[in-house]
Amino acid sequence: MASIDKVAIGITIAVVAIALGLVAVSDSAQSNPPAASAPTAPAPVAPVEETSPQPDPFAELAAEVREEAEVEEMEAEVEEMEAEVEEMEAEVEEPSGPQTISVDMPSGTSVPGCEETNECFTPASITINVGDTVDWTNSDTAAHTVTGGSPADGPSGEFDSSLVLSGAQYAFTFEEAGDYDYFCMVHPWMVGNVQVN
Ligand SMILES: [Cu+2]
Repeated sequence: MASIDKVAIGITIAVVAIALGLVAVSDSAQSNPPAASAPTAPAPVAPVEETSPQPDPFAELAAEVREEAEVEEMEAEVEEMEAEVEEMEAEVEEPSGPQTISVDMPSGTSVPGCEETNECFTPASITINVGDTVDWTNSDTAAHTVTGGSPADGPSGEFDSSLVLSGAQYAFTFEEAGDYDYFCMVHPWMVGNVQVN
């Protein structure tokens, strides 16, 4: 029994001694840092040429050209779209219903002369569509008529304003296609024509 205790004590002492020794070694290792971490003087670095992004002037130019081409393409597309929109607007504005066309009886037509330039009715010849209305305005000081027919053949009976006084108007809606001559019964040199499609 006593001998076992002695052995145990011996082992314990040995273990403690080894442990202390380890601690001592570890301490010394910490207090003496490894040479690797010792501060070293910076090694002289050879000046390195700045090779970083030195832009290729041609690449830049090419990119610019490409960009310009893209912008031009987009502008062309925009123009095309604008033209399409205009076309659509024109279609929308296209007379969908009957129109009214104005014809003037200019001042001075009560004396001959206007027939020389075919301006007794202005415009003297018009082309309209079935259902359209022609609105004649007397801008002269004298009274005139708008009478279907011709001075040679007389009134056709298709339309007749009777006397249109100065400043007054006469309107007629053409419901049938045809070629309508007309004249002024007071001043037979005054002639006009309405083509109805
Ligand atoms: Cu007249």
